[in-house]
Amino acid sequence: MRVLPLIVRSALVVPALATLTACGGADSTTVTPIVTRVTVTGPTTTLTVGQFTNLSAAAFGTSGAQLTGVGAAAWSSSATAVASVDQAGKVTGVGAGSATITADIANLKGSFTLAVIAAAAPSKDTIFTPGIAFSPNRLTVNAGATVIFALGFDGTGHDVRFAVVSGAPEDIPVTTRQYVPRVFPKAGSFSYICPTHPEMTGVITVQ
Ligand SMILES: [Cu+2]
Repeated sequence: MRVLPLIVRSALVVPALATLTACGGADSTTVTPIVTRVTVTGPTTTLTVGQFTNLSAAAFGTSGAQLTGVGAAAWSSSATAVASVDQAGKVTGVGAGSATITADIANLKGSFTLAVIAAAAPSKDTIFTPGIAFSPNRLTVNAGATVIFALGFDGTGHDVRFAVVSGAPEDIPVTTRQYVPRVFPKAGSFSYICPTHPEMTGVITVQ
């Protein structure tokens, strides 16, 4: 009666060892680069509700070099009520708040945090884009004012790049049919262009 449990245990252990050996043999013949770091990058850290941006994920190996052929990233959002993400890394603003977008490559994760702000309504400090022009292209506001860029309501996307000076707000990526707010906290002269249409220029004077 005491011997029987030992026999049963032996019978279980032997097939388990055989399985482990088979797995080890398969692993040693597969040459897969080891991912040690995943990064996620994107053109903007702020979206308005309804606006989208495309993030990129990259995998790096032990040598520090970027790896290819390690499989596509699996994308996820920490807060799908704030920002959704598809499996191509396209992120869409859903509601106001903050969301961390994560890309998983070979079980290693990289992340990117985005703020989503409510879509702004037009105000007296709104710059429209009729045709290929900013209108008005000269605007004077008080320090702390929010200027609304009403971009692409005729279907042509525009972006806004500000000259690099102290107090200039974050650039706006190519946007269609959105009101995008930008705050000007400091006095100064802030010139900008639409890089897609370099003839589109303007200046905001903050007093
Ligand atoms: Cu433009």
